[in-house]
Amino acid sequence: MIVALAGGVGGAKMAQGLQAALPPGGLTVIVNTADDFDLYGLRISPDLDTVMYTLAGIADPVNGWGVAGDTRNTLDAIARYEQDLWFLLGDQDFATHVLRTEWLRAGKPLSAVTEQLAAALGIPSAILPMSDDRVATLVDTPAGRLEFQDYFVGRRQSDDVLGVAFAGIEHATALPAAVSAIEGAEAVIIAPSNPIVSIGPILETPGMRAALVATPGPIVAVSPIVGGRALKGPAAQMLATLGHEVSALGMARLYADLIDGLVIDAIDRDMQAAIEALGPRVLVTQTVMGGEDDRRRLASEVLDFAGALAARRTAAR
Ligand code: FO1
Repeated sequence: MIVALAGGVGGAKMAQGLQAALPPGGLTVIVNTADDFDLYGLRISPDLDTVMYTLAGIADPVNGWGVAGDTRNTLDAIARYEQDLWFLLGDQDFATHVLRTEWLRAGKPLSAVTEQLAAALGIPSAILPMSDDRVATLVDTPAGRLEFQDYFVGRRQSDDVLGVAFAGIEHATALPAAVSAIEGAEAVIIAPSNPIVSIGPILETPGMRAALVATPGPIVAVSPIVGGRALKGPAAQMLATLGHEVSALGMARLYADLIDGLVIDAIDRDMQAAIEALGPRVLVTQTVMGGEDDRRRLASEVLDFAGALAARRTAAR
């Protein structure tokens, strides 16, 4: 079993490549749920849905989130009541949130809700929320403390990020199925998702780091920073204002205590020696994922790299 840790669009693309490169049932994706929030009385889990739609092959190819070809009739109707349409939900996407909300209210845990949704979409991989407990990312900015989607979508990531907090995380428990998957994994792949707000909450969920320390396989991260810029979203700006170096080397420093290998882009090949001096081995390749072929090619290379690191680990024991 290969385990991937993933956040939004970058994580979903990596997961899709891994799913394509592995036999059916060979992938478990552990997903950030600290972006989850309530809107119009519905529970929205953007990262779970982005991974789910992408693995089902129905994600919007332009945005990366939402369903391809979705309509906005429900939002248009909501706008008639003079509501501010700051978060765009398509009609098919609404169906997911309606059922998730109903099933959660009936007492099903988020993991069971997600399993049922993913099974109905015919997804051959396991998609697991990092926890069944609620955790909410809060972003400290010069304008004050903001809820994550207010910062990310409402204000278009325009505020400097001075700090990040994960409300409720101290009372959360890593999903037991996620812990077992990690503890039995052949390899754990940290997707090129935002290290602060996508991978950060997963790693900080109590029980998750201990599972990662205990995993028998190698842990390999794919850098979301390429040529000093983020592949998508505000990761570069966020890393800078939080005092981290915005580079593949900066990523290596962030993950150094956890990873055996780091995959960096060819443009960053000059950093290989400095990264390996910190501990992790480095694979240099083309990491920018375009279409599905690209995702599968990168996933295969990452899996081969992890295989080589596993052999090294065994030899070292
Ligand atoms: N991101 C946006 O930038 N604007 C949106 O209107 C938006 C709507 C949306 C609806 C459903 C969904 O699952 C995701 C959506 N996202 C939108 C993406 C989402 O806010 C982010 O990708 C994550 O929370 C960050 O990983």
